Amino acid sequence: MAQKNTARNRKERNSWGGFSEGSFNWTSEDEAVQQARPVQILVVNDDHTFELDEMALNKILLSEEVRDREVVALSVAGAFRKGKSFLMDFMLRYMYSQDRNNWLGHDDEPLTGFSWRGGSERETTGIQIWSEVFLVDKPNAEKVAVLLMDTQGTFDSQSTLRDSATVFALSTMISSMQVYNLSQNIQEDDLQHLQLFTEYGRLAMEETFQKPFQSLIFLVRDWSFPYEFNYGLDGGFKFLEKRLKISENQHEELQNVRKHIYSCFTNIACFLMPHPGLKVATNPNFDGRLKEIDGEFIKHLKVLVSWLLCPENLELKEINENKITGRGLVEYFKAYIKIYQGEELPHPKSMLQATAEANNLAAVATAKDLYGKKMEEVRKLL
Ligand SMILES: Nc1nc2c(ncn2[C@@H]2O[C@H](COP(=O)(O)OP(=O)(O)OP(=O)(O)O)[C@@H](O)[C@H]2O)c(=O)[nH]1
Ligand SMILES: [Mg+2]
Repeated sequence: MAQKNTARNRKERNSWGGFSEGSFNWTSEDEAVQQARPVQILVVNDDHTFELDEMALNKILLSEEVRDREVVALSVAGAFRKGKSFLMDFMLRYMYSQDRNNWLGHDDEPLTGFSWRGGSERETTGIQIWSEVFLVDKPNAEKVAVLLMDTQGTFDSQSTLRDSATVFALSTMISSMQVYNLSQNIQEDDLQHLQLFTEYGRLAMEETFQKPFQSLIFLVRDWSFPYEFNYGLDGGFKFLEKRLKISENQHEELQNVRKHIYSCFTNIACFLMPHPGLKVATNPNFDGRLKEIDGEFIKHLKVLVSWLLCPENLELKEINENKITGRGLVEYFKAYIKIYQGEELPHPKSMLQATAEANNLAAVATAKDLYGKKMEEVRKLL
């Protein structure tokens, strides 16, 4: 069976307190990844109900450094077994590195962080976030808090369609940047699934007239037609333009899917990634070392991750044109999960109500906190 590559695995091999170096030369970046870990904040139970681990979420988003900061939430979602967690772990390397031009790591370094592995059975379940929220200086702005989210793949054999739709919808609602991870092409059914998963957004929109979601990045893995559209962003842009084109002689069904997608997201982009090579795809002992990954893939991985995560491109989470803080995001998580805990499909009203309630709760929490701080100052003066 293919081995798991998790932060926890590596941690258990070393000690919890200090990391034994063994034969591997740990750098400070490695250690940072070892100490932090993926935290399961959304659990999908066997009976297909959902639970939010509020304690875990609070610990991360209500920490002193994060609760009052504006947040960027990046999530990767899409079908199961398509390299989502693997990609997230390279994002972690970028975030931990001090050197924006040389962050990929050593040739011989196993890839750890969010748990990823080979094999045909699903790995990630629910929604997991990285325990460390990264503080980044955006140009001409205060430090922002960057949250990385990994999600359960859609359409695995243990999940119902509703489970998949809920995880995808929740991650889209919570994130400011949603990477839609696809394999080989953008097929019509990929667009239809996206339409289904974002349907709740469309419902909500009928009353608000605002686009409910922010950036959507179609990421096509194992792109095999660079002679038609180049790897990367430019090729992706041209390819996407072609795929999402709406024309009058198209069937209404095709037009509607495209109109829906445009109406749900404020920004839409596409990136075409080359195949990483057979070792990555088929060797059960592959543990993520760069030296076993195709050079062409690495070249574009560098471009993709630095494009997504460079400070200028980080997109702050906004709801109804308000920038959201760590504290606010907790309230939205709580409000949104409530909608999906019921038996029925959510109604647009309940979405709006939940958003408004979360808005108010976040404002109350901020006011309480400020009151506490000011009273403490007064107490010190007395
Ligand atoms: N063909 C191909 N395989 C990849 C790519 N990236 C990673 N893999 C391999 O895909 C397998 C699954 O990787 P994961 O990151 O665990 O995939 P996932 O999408 O997170 O899977 P779930 O958590 O089950 O949804 C591993 O064997 C990786 O080595 C890629 O770009 N193309
Ligand atoms: Mg995964």
